[in-house]
Amino acid sequence: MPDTVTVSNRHGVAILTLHNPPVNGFGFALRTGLRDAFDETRQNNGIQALVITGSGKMFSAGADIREFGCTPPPGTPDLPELINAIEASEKPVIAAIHGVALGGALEVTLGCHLRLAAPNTRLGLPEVTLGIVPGAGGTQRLPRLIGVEPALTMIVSGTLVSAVKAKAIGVLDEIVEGDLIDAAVKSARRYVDENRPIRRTSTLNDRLTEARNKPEIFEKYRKQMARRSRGFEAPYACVACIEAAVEQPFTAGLVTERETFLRLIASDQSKAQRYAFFAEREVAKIPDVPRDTPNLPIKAAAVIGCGTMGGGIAMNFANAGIPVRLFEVSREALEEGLRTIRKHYASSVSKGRLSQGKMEERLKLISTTLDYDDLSDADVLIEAVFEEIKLKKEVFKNLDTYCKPEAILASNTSTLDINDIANVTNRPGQVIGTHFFSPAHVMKLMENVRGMQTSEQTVATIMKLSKTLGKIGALVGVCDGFVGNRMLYAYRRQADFLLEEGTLPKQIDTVIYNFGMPMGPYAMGDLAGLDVGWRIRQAQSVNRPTHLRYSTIADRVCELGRFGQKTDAGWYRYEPGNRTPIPDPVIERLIISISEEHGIVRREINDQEILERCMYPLINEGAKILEEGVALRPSDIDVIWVHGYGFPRYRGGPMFWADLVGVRTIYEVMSRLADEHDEWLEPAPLLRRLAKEGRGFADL
Ligand code: ZOZ
Ligand code: ZOZ
Ligand code: NAD
Repeated sequence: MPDTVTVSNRHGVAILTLHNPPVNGFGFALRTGLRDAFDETRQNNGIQALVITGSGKMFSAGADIREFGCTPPPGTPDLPELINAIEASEKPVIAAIHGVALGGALEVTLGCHLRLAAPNTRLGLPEVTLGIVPGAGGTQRLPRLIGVEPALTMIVSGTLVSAVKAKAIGVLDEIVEGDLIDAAVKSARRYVDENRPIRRTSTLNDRLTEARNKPEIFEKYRKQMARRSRGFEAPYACVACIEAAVEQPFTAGLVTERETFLRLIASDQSKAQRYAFFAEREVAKIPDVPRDTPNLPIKAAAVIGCGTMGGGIAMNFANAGIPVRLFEVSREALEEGLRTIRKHYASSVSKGRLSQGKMEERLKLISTTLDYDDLSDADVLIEAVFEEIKLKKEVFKNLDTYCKPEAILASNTSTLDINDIANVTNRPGQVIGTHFFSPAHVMKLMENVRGMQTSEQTVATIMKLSKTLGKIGALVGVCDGFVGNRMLYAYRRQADFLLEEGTLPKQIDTVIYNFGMPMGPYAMGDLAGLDVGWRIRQAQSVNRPTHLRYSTIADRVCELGRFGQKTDAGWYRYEPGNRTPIPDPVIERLIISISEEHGIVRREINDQEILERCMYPLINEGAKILEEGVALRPSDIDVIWVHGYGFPRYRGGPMFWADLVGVRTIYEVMSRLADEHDEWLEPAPLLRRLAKEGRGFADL
């Protein structure tokens, strides 16, 4: 077994250093290494105290997530028993933390008797984001150390706290400005030399008494978290474990925590969330564009068109500290765009998510122009004008003329061919799609679209830019609608037919919301703007095959001048300044009249049919996309849906969910739907093959 823990001796203090690159994950080897080193030093009479520290960039990222759910399960020691042994030690054990201490690693430090950290350290229990509870005593020790409410906040949110915050709430005993190990050794010596009593976290009960026999504290917290935790099991399980810490003795609380951990680790939700964790890292890996591919530094940006998307895109640059210039066709359009940007920032300030000072700083980074000449200093330009190929080509010709030769020209197009756009420039290698999602300053995804000629350097630069902007970049190929919108189209198409056959937008939206999406297709259409899709359909109408069913409902809504939230009316109506969709009898009458025009006898449609007819065609389209190589992997599609459209993370994404439902089931339903409805629903060859072979998307 490699040497996962090295031991050195300074003045009778043993320094146990964890070595398990890249993140010192507490897998079997590291646990065994720590147990052996700990036993050896504990029994060594020349050692009076221990310091545990990490090598490399961090103390440790916690348990090795890849070991979860392994069969056979990795052997002992498990983390809880190791931590119990550390805490029980008669020799003081000091944690010297740098980088991060997360999950099981923070739990190890909670078992230590003193915690020192370097100034830039971050600490957290992110288990909840993996669909589990901290399983190595975290839910029992943290509330004893810092009190119930701060522990609820840290454990249920899973967010990391800075060293300063951690010191303020009592997780850390000291922040060390100088040499961390020196300071830890000195503290250890003081502990021993002054014969201080050992402080074991599990024995601290003072902070719990204030919450004892007060179930209302937990009830109130459950209510507060309801919106953000909708559909997730783990946050509620975290609350229950902390409640157990208050109501049960420590050892009984540990048993409750362990049972909860074991139940959740086997759940589909946790499997989905662990899968999502790795999918988010996998998506950054592009086989033919290695990590060390040189990329262009982005010091200044420009955004062309400051409508719904352009304004949000510009905010992303300002938020990342990159100056950005907005280009528009008129002074009025610029002013309107800036007004919206200010409104978004002001809303964050009013919610306490941003300070007034930061807002001013960010606004200062945004400048405006009506003149192409002013775009010559931008390293990257993102076009976000109307979705019309003729207009986009004209804009790109201008950009090619006025921008500096090395600048990257990107398009935020939702559906159009990046190759067509690239071909009007003299720098097709520097043209790429950067497809942001609405609201562009909120949604985490950038679907980066690689054209036939897009260079590796351009791809590398834009993937890095995605990270700089705090986004997740997913690289896809060119096709109509790329990955996200092509699948969205398949889903929306069926939803419109369901309207013709007997449902209303509210029923469909409710089914999809209850499935876990943040909004159903109609509320989402209103958010994005219905005119975008309308422009696309108008352009496509010449080539539309006449033998295929086509619903005119969406066009008819647009013909009424109803473009969604931006016009206070779309599929729903909106009170000015309020984003709550209100069902509108105008739309209901329109839908019913369209059914009549087509001679369709409206029928009751149940929720299961709605779910299947919306979601299965979406997955079917995903299968076609995979087969065509437009997406690199099924997990990239899942990342796109989780971060672009808010697909519930606890279902992993549509392709992961498809495996849970069973590819065979989806295949059979699609085959039936294709018979009942139209050839659009014909199962994709890949779906058929996987179903026949009894395999899933994860096997690809
Ligand atoms: O990687 C970032 C991070 O946040 N990691 C995850 C931290 C986390 O969630 N920790 C909690 C784990 S669960 C836990 O700890 C519960 C527990 O003990 C319960 C035990 C109970 C047992 C009961 C038994 C009955 C981090 C911030 C650390 C670093 O970010 P970077 O951006 O620098 O690097 P990444 O994210 O690209 O990561 C580098 C490579 O490391 C892999 N990795 C990261 N954390 C891991 C991990 N692999 C396994 N386990 C982890 N905890 C990551 O996938 C990536 O790998 P490659 O192959 O893509 O390079
Ligand atoms: O409800 C949340 C959500 O995620 N909804 C789904 C959004 C979605 O699906 N986006 C994708 C749209 S499709 C797309 O973008 C691709 C495309 O190319 C479309 C073109 C058509 C092509 C057709 C081809 C077939 C959402 C995040 C919106 C709101 O979350 P919450 O419910 O948790 O609400 P809040 O109130 O806490 O909001 C969080 C932050 O979001 C801001 N916000 C909400 N609605 C907004 C908005 N900002 C601008 N416009 C809106 N309509 C809100 O202000 C808050 O921001 P901060 O800064 O205060 O935190
Ligand atoms: P929008 O109508 O809200 O804004 C378009 C803006 O472009 C307008 O302000 C208009 O004045 C400006 N404009 C038009 N011609 C211009 C020109 N020649 N030079 C500079 N500015 C010009 O549209 P939007 O919803 O922001 O969509 C913009 C692009 O983003 C489209 O390609 C769309 O497909 C894409 N997109 C939209 C969404 C969405 O949800 N709305 C999501 C992703 C991508």
